[in-house]
Amino acid sequence: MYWPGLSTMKDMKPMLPLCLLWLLALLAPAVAAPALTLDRNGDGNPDQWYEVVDGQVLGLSLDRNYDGQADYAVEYDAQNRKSSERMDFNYDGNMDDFYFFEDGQLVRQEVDSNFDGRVDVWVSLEGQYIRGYEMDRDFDGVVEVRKAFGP
Ligand SMILES: [Ca+2]
Ligand SMILES: [Ca+2]
Ligand SMILES: [Ca+2]
Ligand SMILES: [Ca+2]
Repeated sequence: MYWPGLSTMKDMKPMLPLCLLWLLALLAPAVAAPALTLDRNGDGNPDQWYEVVDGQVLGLSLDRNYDGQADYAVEYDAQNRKSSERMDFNYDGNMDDFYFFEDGQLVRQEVDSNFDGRVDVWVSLEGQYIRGYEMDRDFDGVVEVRKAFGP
C-alpha cells in the first residue's frame, strides 16, 4: 500500500531529530495493518472491514444485516487463498459456522447448530468429499455420533 508520508520520511537525511524517529516508530503498526472500513448502505455505520497489509487483503468482515455486528469473516493466506471462513447464521452476534482451508482446499467444517456458542458438529472434508463427521446431538459437550467414510 502506498503511504505518501513514508516516502517523505525516507528521503530525509539521517540527521533526523530523535522525536521524529519516535513518531515513525509509533506510526509503524498503523501502517502495517490499516483498518479499512466501508459503509455500504450509507447509514453512517461501517459494515465492511478489510485487513490490508502491503496492498494485500488478509481478511474481510461483513455486517450483512446492518445491525452493527460482523456476521461473516474470511481470512486469506500468503498465496491469497482462503484459510478460514466464519458465519453468524442466526445473526445473534456469535459466529456459529466455521470453515477451515488448507492450501486453499476445504478440510474442516464446524457448526454450532443450536446456537449455544459451542460447536456440536465437526465435519472433516477433502474438497467436495466428506471424509467423516462427529456430532454432539444432545449438546452436552460429549460426541455421540461418529462416522467415517472409507478412502
Ligand atoms: Ca452501514
Ligand atoms: Ca450483523
Ligand atoms: Ca450466531
Ligand atoms: Ca451448540
